[in-house]
Amino acid sequence: MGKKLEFPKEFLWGGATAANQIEGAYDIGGKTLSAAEMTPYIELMDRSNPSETRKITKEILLESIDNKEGKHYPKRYGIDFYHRYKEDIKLFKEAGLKIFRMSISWTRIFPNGNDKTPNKKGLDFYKCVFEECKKQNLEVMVTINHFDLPLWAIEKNLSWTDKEMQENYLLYAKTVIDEFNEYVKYWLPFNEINLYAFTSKMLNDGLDEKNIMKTIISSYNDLHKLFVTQAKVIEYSKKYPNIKIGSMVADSTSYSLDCNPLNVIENQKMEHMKKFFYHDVMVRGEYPGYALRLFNELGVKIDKEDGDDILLKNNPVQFITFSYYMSGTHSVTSDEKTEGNFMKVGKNPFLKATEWGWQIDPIGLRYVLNQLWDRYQIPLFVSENGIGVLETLNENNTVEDDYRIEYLGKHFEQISEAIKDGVNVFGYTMWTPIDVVSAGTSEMSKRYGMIFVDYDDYHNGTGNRYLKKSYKWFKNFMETSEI
Ligand code: BGP
Repeated sequence: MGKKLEFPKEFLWGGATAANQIEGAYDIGGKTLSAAEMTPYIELMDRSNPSETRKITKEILLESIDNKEGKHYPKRYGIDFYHRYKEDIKLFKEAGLKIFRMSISWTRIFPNGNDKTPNKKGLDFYKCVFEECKKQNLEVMVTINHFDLPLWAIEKNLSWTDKEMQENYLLYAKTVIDEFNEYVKYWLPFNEINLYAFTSKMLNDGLDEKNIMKTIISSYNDLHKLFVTQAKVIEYSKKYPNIKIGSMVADSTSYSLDCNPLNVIENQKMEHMKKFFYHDVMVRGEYPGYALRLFNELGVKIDKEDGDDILLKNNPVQFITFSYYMSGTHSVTSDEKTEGNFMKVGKNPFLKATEWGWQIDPIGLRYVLNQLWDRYQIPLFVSENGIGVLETLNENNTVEDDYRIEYLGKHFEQISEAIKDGVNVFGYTMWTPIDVVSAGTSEMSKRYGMIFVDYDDYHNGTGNRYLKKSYKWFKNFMETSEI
């Protein structure tokens, strides 16, 4: 018998996905390409060091519009959820999931990004998906935009400081809220807003920490507009009292490498600017002092319009969500780095890492849940957490993924510890219940699912679904609370 964990009965266990990583059907039902679907798969020389071998530039993206044959674009095909959603939703339900986090594809609803009216076929598709979830009694959480900007924004070099961008996004966001508020209770306007400003600008120049600080600095004005745009979505959503709008931040839990006060203060500075800054603005509705100091020192001037401050203050998010995969360290005395979720982080000698160099740290999840609850006192939700591994089906058509069982079980245990600490965390969606195309490397080989999907990096395969060992383990956990 395994260890029994304590969770509230109503705790929302679930799975998370994103349209551009699962749907495929990029040119069906009136849809056009999004930026994500233009990102080619490039074979990695060294998986644990992808940013050295794979640099996606705006030029590569634009080239891909004309180059449909020569290169491969896995996000155009996803896992064909577009045609297989009924089968997938049924499998999620049978595993015991209570909530399904998915995103809507902007270019399925507004194919050109800036159309005046929505594409009916696109709306119909999501209606069918939500109907299916309803039938299976699955709660839904929707990310309105998960890294898939319309091609129009890239071609016109738009950023969030452009009114055209803000207004077309708002039209899209309001349209889907109007259409689907009866089906969807939880909404996240932007996925990982702290990565958003620079991913949306396509400033993908290696994305290591040095560049990230530089890029983030040049993007603070973009971010400001993202915050304001999100606040406008929240304001609009008040006409539907049954729905709730939350934030989504890529967590960057980090520790000081040691107790050298210089390293401790460095870690605090990084935690401020890489994590708390975003929550502070979205929850407290104002810019924190440490950010104003940094802006001042760097000569960054936020271009605020009249009314921006009031909008932010009056429209805080109603709950916080975050993705949590790993933790890192900060120090001014050491340079040792490992790969991370979109950025390199400091190595921690006490932690093991995945094949992609992401340091596994379940206790860090309890730590961040406590940090966020202590600071904000609004409900929390873990919207992504999981482990990517190279896997193949064995002769019994399954995968004996004991490492995933261990990874998930240890993270679940730390959530239950946080709940005992008094933290209000009301749900968890694993990344992901089913294998999907990777966001960062556009490959199929990096598998996160409890369900194996028979496609390779070049979209060869049947697309058939097979249950891994973790699927049965999770189902049992739902029934017994035992890990
Ligand atoms: C998060 C993204 C997801 C997801 C995950 C894993 O940052 O929100 O879309 O893919 O990271 O990253 P990857 O797919 O690169 O392994």
